Amino acid sequence: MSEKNRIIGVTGGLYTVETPNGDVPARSRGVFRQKGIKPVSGDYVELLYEQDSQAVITDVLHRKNLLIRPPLANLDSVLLVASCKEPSPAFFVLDKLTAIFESKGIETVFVFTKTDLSDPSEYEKIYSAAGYKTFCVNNLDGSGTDGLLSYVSGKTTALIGNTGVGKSSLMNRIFPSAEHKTSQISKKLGRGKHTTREVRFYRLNGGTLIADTPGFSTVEVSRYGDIPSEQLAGCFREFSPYIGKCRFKDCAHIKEESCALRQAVNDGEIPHSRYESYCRLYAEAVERENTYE
Ligand SMILES: Nc1nc2c(ncn2[C@@H]2O[C@H](COP(=O)(O)OP(=O)(O)OP(=O)(O)O)[C@@H](O)[C@H]2O)c(=O)[nH]1
Ligand SMILES: [Mg+2]
Ligand SMILES: [Zn+2]
Repeated sequence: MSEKNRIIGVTGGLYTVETPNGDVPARSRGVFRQKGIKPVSGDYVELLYEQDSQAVITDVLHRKNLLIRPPLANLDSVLLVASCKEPSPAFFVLDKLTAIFESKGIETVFVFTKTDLSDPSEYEKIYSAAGYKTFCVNNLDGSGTDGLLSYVSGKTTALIGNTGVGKSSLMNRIFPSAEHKTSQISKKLGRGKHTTREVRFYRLNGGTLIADTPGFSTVEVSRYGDIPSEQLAGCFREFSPYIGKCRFKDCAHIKEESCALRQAVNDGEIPHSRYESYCRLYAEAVERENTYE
């Protein structure tokens, strides 16, 4: 088994698989469905060629990570996109997704768009202090995009974020050469002119793959994945200097006395928005765990 065939897109159950001999259309084996396996874009797969030049996916190789929504496998990094205004950043959504990517070992990079409409410094400060690389861009003139291209170079990356934040605009801005088939398809179907419907990788030089993905509304984010309560604090990077310094060894950092993390929040060392997201995710996790026990 080798990582030579990779799914780069899927439309209506038909996969496009990149192979050493070019792109091959492929269908997935029915038996996968019984086993609960669904090949997704980014998967490395084994193929069986049939007479009519179509191929069948016979196996999905081990995944280093998997996102259920958007369905993508083997990502090196996510460009988490949020606009400074119209819509304003939804902190809970950003913090939840960041924690999920953290738990899956996917590097998050923040991209704040629409800097022409509002000052990004407040948001930039929170996430760069937390230890994330951040970019602040204006997609109308391309300012702030320096460095993005070299960052994604050679990696498998996805643009993820709420609807209307400017993911496709950013894609067009930094990769004007990428063939944007999805927008042509959606125009033909008479759907919304801009809204992205499909998850698909675009190929750039040097093995670079980048996926534009459909945006989601803030309420939908509940379906993006769950982190067990005891792992949650470890998914907030800037909490790490305080973990293990609380009075109680099993401190959940919610109501406990002499909690080093809460002290850091009170001292202004950890932003309130990040801590509030942690508390909300913790409460959700505990409720879920109590329900399933
Ligand atoms: N002023 C301003 N408008 C922007 C900027 N980036 C994108 N827009 C506008 O925001 C709207 C949404 O942009 P899209 O790129 O379609 O957003 P998207 O994230 O791909 O949205 P979905 O595909 O629905 O998830 C469009 O009208 C863009 O022209 C920016 O930097 N500044
Ligand atoms: Mg889009
Ligand atoms: Zn604590």
